[in-house]
Amino acid sequence: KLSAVGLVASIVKPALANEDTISDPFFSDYNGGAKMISTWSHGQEANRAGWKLLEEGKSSLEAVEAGARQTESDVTNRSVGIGGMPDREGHVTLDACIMDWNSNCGSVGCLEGIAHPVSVAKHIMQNTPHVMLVGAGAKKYALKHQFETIKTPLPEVKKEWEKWKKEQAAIAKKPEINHENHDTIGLLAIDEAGRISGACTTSGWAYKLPGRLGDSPIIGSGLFIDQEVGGAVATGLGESIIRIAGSHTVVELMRQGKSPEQACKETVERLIRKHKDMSGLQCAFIAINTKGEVGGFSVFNGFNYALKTKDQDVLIDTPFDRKW
Ligand code: SD4
Repeated sequence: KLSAVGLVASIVKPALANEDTISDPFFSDYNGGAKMISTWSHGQEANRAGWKLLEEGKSSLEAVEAGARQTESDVTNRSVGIGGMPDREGHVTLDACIMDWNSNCGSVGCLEGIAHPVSVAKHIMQNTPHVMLVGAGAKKYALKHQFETIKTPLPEVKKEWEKWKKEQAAIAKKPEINHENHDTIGLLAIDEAGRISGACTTSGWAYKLPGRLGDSPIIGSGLFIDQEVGGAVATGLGESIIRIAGSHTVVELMRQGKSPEQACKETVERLIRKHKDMSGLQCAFIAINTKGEVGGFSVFNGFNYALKTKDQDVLIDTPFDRKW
């Protein structure tokens, strides 16, 4: 007998939530070939990790997960995974989400000590009736399912944090977000069958208040996929991206017939309209549609994304609204 909550849970559980359903027949006339795009220059390494799976005929979901895991393992990346910067109290708390062509989605927020938040997000998506687990509950879930643990912050990151603490930075100090120190990764892939998936993973704003979540784990803000239209991911100051439900906005503009680049541009323009002070406020979006067309746009110059196809492995500088 189901309790009221159990009944609701059984209703909201997506119909296609198991690993085996990834090979379910999917009908589309897409013939543009597999493609993967990821934010920032380290997106190239991530794309290559995802591409291996796309080449083997695996789904876009497997590809974006593999790409995100690659960056999560990169000890030199200060905004993602094991190398991430801590909050004000020295805890590295990680956020990630993932979404597929069936609108299945999973997310974790404020997860500490787990190597691959993106895979925990995928596990939640495929094995629970929920979308999002945060904090202690997310950690408990990851440990129960034997996800690999890590010790953070790395010693060199801890040293930087101790130095910062001594300097007593003001609580509202704005982060400087540019290509040198901002490395969150958002990934989008379309596979041979035309199925679109996306993922996003980050340690968020360095020295944030404990418990802070940015856009990256929030479906509709950091990432959104709708197989009727396409998908988008965001990078930059999460508080600003949440304010306009950024990635959802990009997808809805593509639904109205805008190209991926035009949709990203209009979303950036909306974000700018909602902020009086844009000094140092970098945000960027990248998007893909069901035809496999891609594009991006950023507030400031200096943002780029990596594109991988059968014949291409390139970094693309996006158009932008203004210069630093
Ligand atoms: C956040 N959007 O937590 C993330 C950070 C980011 O490039 O994207 N950095 O606000």
